[in-house]
Amino acid sequence: RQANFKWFDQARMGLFIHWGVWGPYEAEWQMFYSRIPLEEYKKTAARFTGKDFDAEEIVKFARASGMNYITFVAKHHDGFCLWDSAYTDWDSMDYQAKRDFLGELAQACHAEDMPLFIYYSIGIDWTHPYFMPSNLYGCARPHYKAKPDYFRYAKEEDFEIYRQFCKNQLSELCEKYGPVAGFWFDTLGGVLANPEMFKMQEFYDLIHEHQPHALIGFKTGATGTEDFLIGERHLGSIAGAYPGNSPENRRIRKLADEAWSKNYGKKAEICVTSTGSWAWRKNAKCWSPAKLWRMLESASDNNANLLLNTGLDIDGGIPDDARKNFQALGDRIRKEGYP
Ligand code: FUL
Repeated sequence: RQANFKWFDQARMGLFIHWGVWGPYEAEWQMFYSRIPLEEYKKTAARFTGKDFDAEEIVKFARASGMNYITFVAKHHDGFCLWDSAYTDWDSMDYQAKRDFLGELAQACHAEDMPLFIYYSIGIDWTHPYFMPSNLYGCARPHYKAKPDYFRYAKEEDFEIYRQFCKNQLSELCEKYGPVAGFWFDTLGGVLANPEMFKMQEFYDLIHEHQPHALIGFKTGATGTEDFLIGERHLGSIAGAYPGNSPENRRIRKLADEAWSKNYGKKAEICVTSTGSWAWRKNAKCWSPAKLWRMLESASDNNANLLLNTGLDIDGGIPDDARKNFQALGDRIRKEGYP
């Protein structure tokens, strides 16, 4: 496999974009926290138009801000897909928007030679009928009082159906939107707790069959065979999220540390928010250009790329203050170079 790491080594900074049908709740985890029934949640999808989503503008914005790649949340934990997927109707083409947002962005990126990573939430899916239930992993499902009838998972083998769905979607993403810079996987807890159920390596191999150059990252490391190391806010394994002496937590801590140390020494990326929230919020304020600069400095001190996030607003527009402050960061980079 001929992975091209060089560009990524030197990329310095990328634009992370969180956006989805969760917009009116102003938080991408709200379906989980408020145990919002899917039927009700779907009403937000029915109002989701993306009327201000402009892929070309996003790519220009990224460039102007000194970003050298884009990582786009194509499917977050609610399972809603921002592309036209043949494997589900829970996507932006089959709902109100009737648009393939990832497709539009991929096209704009290709036209401008802007590398594109696809964020895919593989370790959490709250709506897939065969995703594992919560007794196996705390945030696998919102804790509904009664189990909704569309949740079909009954036995461990059923998880294969979810895995096959992911494989289909990942092949689809490789075939329809490539060449992509790579894939960015999230979230780890269930994957680490059940490595023999997820079999992540099979997904990686599948991607590389389609796109040998695609770089693969999994936040804080799942198998240790990822191409680069990702930290959230700082570099380190997530072992600390599993405290105490229970055998289960000790086992997960060990796996977390193992994956982390196997990836240690590879090119690193640190992902951060620019407001304290991944999702757009009406009252959130983008941090000052000086603070964004310090985050870039600190990533650079760690020899890591900075993946700086902005949420898009409900309609897919770039928030004004992100536009202003990211652009100011870009101006400073043009003047002084990267820190
Ligand atoms: C976390 C997610 O749960 C957040 O919503 C966000 O996507 C962040 C980058 O990763 O694991």
